[in-house]
Amino acid sequence: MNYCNPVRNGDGELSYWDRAGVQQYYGVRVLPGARESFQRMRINGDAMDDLLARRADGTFDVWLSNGTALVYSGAFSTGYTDAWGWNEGNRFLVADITGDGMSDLLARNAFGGFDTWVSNGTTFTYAGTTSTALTDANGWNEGHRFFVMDIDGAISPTTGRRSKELVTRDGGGAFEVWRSNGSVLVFANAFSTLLNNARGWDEGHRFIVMDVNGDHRDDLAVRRSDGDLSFWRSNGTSFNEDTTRIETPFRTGAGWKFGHRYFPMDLNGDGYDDLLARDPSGSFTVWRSGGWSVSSYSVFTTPFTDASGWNEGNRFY
Ligand SMILES: [Ca+2]
Ligand SMILES: [Ca+2]
Ligand SMILES: [Ca+2]
Ligand SMILES: [Ca+2]
Repeated sequence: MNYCNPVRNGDGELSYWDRAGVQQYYGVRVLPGARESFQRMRINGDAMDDLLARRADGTFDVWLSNGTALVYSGAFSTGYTDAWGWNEGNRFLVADITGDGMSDLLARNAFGGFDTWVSNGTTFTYAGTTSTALTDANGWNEGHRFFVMDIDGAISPTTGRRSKELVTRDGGGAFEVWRSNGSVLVFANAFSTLLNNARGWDEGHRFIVMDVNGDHRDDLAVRRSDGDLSFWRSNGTSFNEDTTRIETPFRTGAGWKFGHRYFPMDLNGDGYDDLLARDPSGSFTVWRSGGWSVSSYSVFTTPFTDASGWNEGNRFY
């Protein structure tokens, strides 16, 4: 690739020039570990999901569902413009910070500040900023860094609802839990794991958030490159790895690293999240949870084959 790199340093790392050359040749590069940015939102707290759309100039348009269509319902201005780098990377998260059933918006700037924008049902209002060390310079704009999940499963005494926390993973495998105080995020606790970047945990499908044992605390299903799954179970404040590993065909070399493959959902409604896995031929295998682990239970076929384009893009909801 050095034909496009005017400064050859020979250290084996791709330089900016290399990347620009690759991008020019093959199209836009895929950010390591980047997920689809679409996150579902309930702006006005009814049971119908709504849509928030950011324009390049930082204006957000609110589109509320009336049950049959999305209806434009107003706009609000922010400084989150494309020109200032808000169009790519780990910038926006959706979480109900206030715990009132209406989704709020978190915006992480390059310097680690999380702005909270609270939904009042029709528009969003800036509510404050939480300073963190989760900066772009420290690598937080790419990879598997942020998980909005209910780690404690606690019911709020004020709202009577369960709300999600922000769980973060740094390159060294240390996790932090950030909890809402009702208006902004506040650091709660930290714990370390071996799920670090050096061992490849920042890339491809690695983590699946699902409540495997039905205690309302979201657990992490962790996929190893050899296809083994292990559950890192939430105890309310941190994750403990189950010693049992589950053998699956989900090997990195067999096409299970990228694409629309994993669908955590409670298929049989027993409160334990199951894992549905879609293979390239469109077959779904149901890995049913028995509370402690998942095991292959049944298979059904669909027309959703990779060959027909079902492995990329905005396909499944
Ligand atoms: Ca809210
Ligand atoms: Ca919670
Ligand atoms: Ca759980
Ligand atoms: Ca189930």
